[in-house]
Amino acid sequence: ASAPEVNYQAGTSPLADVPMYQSANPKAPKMTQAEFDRARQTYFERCAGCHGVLRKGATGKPLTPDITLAKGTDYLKVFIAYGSPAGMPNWQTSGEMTEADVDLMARFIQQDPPQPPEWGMADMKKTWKIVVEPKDRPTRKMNNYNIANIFSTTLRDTGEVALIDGDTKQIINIVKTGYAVHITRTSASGRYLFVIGRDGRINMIDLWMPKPDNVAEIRMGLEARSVDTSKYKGKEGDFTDKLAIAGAYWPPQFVIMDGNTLEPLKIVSTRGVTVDTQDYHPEPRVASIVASHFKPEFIVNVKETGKTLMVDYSDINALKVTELGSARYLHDGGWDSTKRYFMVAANNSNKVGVIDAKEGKMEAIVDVGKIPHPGRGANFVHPKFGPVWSTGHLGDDTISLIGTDPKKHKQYAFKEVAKLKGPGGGALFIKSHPKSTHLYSDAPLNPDPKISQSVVVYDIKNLDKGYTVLPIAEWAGLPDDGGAKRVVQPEFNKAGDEVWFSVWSAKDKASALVVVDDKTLKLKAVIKDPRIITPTGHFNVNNTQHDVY
Ligand code: DHE
Repeated sequence: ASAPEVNYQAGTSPLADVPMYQSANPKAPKMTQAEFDRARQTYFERCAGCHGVLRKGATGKPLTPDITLAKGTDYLKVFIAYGSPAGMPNWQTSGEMTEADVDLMARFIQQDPPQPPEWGMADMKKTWKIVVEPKDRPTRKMNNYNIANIFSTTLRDTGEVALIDGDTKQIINIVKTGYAVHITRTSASGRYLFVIGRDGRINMIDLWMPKPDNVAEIRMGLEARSVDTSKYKGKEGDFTDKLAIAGAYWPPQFVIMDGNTLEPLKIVSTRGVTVDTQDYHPEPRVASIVASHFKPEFIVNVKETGKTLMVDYSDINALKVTELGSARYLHDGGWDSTKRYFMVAANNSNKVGVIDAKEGKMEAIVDVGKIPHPGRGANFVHPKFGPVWSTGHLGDDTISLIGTDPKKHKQYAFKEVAKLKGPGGGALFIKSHPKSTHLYSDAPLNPDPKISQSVVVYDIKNLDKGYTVLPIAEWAGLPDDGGAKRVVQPEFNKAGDEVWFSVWSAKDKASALVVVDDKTLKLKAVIKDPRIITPTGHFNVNNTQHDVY
């Protein structure tokens, strides 16, 4: 089996189905059109995540024809079939590709990379739809839901999100969205939800409607992962619910939109030069985006160039972008408890960048474990080190704690102050809550089902005691249908006394949500419904709106 971090990146890309121009390289081995088409499909499904769309390399090596032609078909076939200790999966010996597939891919990567189309303003406008005009929307909340405690749960493979009432655990609505929604964020007021599919489709959901549903949508790119909204209110203006922003993997760009209608206003390309070697990179993908509370700014993290862009949105016709050099392969991250420092994982550099949103500078770059993957991370007060932010890792079994209080705990600030030991690698998300004394960590990509189907909990007051295992998938009481039942993403309710988990199986297998009582660590509820298909991320409205984690 391949390492967890490889499986994580070898997911399908919507670009597999996009028409593209393919030139034949006269020096490369011959291929028929049918072979090109099949190879291209496989490349975007299995390879592009690591090697990039244009094969310039990211976490995987570059595979441009100048390199691959020199290696030749036989050499490439061995590499693809057997993999490498550096992380290349063994596609043939693992049974995931046949010998014919491997031969096809070895010939394909010697051709010029096909270039997917751009996606500019005209394309966006064509897909932009206001479902309910702002003037026709409710002027007050038209339902009895406690909207601050609604959860938005991604139903990955059906292209939907489930809106679930956190108080009653009943499904409020299943909303049609883009494919495999990656994240949900709220407007500053908490009234609207913004979700973005892997295919770049954004849906804006109005929680004031009698039955909350879509009010606007747009496709902002061909492949994407991140969306957020303007949060600043202060002397430079009130931007509550004014603007939205989304970042694309392809084309490499971000777009600023009207926060009430999703009308696209400004597109900014992220193509440019890398932070370290200062070489041009043609496809720097946009990873995490957050909105600053200190300034009218979006913080946009660009993966391949390793740059954090501080985008001042106070006048988008005179857009000011401050470029901070962090480290390559920026991915996910979250705020420290004061929301002044944004902690962003540079995953394949094994570092966490600390961005001071108040001063607009890189505060520190902290060495952590192998392939940090925080989600948004977890904040808590450590008995010795004071306020810390924490991240788990895909590539090792540790949790890194980073001090975040330069005022009262200066000697620990922005250093890795401790490592907790977890059950194994393959961790994706970690979570705590100001009202909780627990720290939860999942490990959905661990190859051992015992680990991937449970979570571990640490007692913050007694971290030396080690962890307690909660068998979440077992508690779900699902049929023994061979489903993977990966337990993914702890998320607290508004009160901070319950933790929700997804039990994620394939589309044709049973899945569920499990709710745990945070005080007793006992099972509180299981949410099962035939409509809960492939649940992955879930986002509590209050905690997402106020960045509580
Ligand atoms: Fe994610 C966050 C990208 C695989 C579920 N994921 C993010 C973010 C990025 C990202 C850039 C940060 C967004 C932000 O905060 O603005 N994710 C990618 C990938 O490129 C990758 C490795 C491969 C891919 O093909 O997508 C990938 N992610 C996954 C999964 O396999 C997961 C488990 C299920 C899925 O949908 O495919 C998954 N990613 C999530 C979730 C978050 C996320 C639930 C939000 C975490 C949070 O707490 O904010």
